[in-house]
Amino acid sequence: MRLVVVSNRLPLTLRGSPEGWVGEPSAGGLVTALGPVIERTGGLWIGWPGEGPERADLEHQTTLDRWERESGFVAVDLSRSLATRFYQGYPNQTLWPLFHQFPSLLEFSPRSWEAYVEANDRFRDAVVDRLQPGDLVWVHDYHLMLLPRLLREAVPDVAIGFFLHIPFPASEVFRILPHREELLLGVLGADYAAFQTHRHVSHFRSSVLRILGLSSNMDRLFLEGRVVQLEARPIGIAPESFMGLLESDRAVKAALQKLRRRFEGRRILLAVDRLDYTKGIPERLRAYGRLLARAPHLRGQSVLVQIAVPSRERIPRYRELKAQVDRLVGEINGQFGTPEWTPVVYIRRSVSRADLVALYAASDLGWVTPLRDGMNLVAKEYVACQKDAAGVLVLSEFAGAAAEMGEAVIVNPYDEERTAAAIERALALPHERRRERMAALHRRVTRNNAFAWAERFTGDLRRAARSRLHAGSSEPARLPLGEATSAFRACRNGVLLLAYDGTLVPLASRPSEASPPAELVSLLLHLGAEGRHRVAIVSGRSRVDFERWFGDVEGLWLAAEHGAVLRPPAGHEWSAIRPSPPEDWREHVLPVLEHYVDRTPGSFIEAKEYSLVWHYSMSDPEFGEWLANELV
Ligand code: ADQ
Repeated sequence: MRLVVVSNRLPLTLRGSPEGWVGEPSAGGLVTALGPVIERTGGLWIGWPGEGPERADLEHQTTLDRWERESGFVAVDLSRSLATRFYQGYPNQTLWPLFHQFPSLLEFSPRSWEAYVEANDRFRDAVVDRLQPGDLVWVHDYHLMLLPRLLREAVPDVAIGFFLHIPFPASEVFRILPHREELLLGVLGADYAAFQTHRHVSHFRSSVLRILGLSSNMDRLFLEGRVVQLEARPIGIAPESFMGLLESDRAVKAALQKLRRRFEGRRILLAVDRLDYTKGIPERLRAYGRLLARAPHLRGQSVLVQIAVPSRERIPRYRELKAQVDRLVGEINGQFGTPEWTPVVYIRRSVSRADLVALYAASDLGWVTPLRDGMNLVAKEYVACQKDAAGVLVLSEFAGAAAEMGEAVIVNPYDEERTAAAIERALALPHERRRERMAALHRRVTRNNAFAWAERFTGDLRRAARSRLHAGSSEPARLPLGEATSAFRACRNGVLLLAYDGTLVPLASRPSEASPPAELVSLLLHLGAEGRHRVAIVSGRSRVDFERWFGDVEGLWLAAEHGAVLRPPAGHEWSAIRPSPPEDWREHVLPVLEHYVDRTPGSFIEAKEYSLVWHYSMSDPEFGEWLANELV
């Protein structure tokens, strides 16, 4: 089966230069993890190739054609204006802050939503154009949350998987989002949707329940007669592409030697991030200031190397962050620095893979403390480069990686004083303890690597799609309207059994609110008077409700309380299907139900002749369902 990866960016970005159009590796975690997988398995990668030329440009087009032919990289055609409105709009100014639990940074405009929809449509077109029977389509991340549904509508049988790289927020946060329903339904177009951690899966399920009213099991839900499988599949890195360099690359060896010489006798604390407000860079700098204040022995004996690649620079919040970090670095260096010692070495650009590997290997402590992160690959890269070494990984409890990397020193980055204390203790740990912890982490990172991750994902997706094809629909198929009406017209002596709630009237939260509209009553009157068919309404409703609504309608059978009492058309006399049961059960059951009403705000009891009903559809859905199970 061929794998078709779809992500916002292609692994290469095409840039104009004096020498013409050149492809440069794209930055970011996704490419680091998936690049080697596609290289190994073949297949297509569909995405945006970077900003194109202002006017039609033959060389640009020829390069893209060659990419598709030779590497399977397929460029999605977004106009310059759409690309800008899309990328800087809804994904990065609305979804990114909200999913990382920064609702106050959320910006929304209807225009940016339109661009989001339009871009997702363009991605759909590019995929549909290239699809072959049997392809597995793997859609990535928050830029393309509408795409699974768009593809399902265009090609109903195709196998579609979706992976969210960033966190899925708590439902109370998610529900803030304009167009929240469309996003959830978009993702649920997939056969298989996976997230970085179990917590993200459970947040997703809870949003689906609260916003779409769909309940789910731990690992699946049913929608429109299909199953959607849900899973936590933490992403890994390709460790060899780091360890391999460390073992044999000349440039890495030279860089390592230089670093050791330059920082001799000092503990190196390393931080590597995109310059993003979710990564906790100011909090880290302030915590380092506190560390130097509380541990004078570390002054002159430690250095924080902070590497930050600028990103999304056209968004004002990112420019503000850059200025804030510049200022904080200046403050700490000004306060603690000496002519021989600079406490913070700040590098604000991308560094080469060789330099990065050397830094990872040379550092005594990897300081990975995002305020919120889907996974965080830097944590794993640091560990990969610490084979047989004794560095300490300090990890934020708000990074997805914390769910897997229990041997790290886990901190709350918002608590700067305690973070500083934890780092002081970590640096003082005996060498053997640090080595043991690092060895355990190293085993984990090399085992759950990018290949294992991709293999599990595609295996799960294949199974999910196969079970959809074989199981068929679990819901009865909809009656084709034309066929049903002509069969009804042709029928002489039929029986029409009609349900009430959810069939003749829409479902309502309170039973008393679902009274029939006048048109419905006159339609039933008409059917009854015609006398061609027997017409019955069969429902859990009480005979009191039926009397009130349909008491005067001639020619109808009424079956109330699920058939416990029945009124034939002639005579309007109700009769019970059985002699009435002993009544003593009521006094035992009612107090039990009342106890549940007291415990469940929004729930209430409906008392009928033959039954008592506890209604909880207006209460908190998860809590209501849990208590309903308990009650049963
Ligand atoms: P990102 O937010 O981009 O990824 P991360 O997982 O840390 O975050 O990946 C960053 C990548 O960029 C790493 O591979 C790192 O080596 C590289 N990098 C960072 N700074 C660099 C520098 N100065 N020079 C060179 N390279 C640098 C998103 C989610 C994450 C999730 C990934 C993958 O936000 O939570 O882990 O996708 O799913």
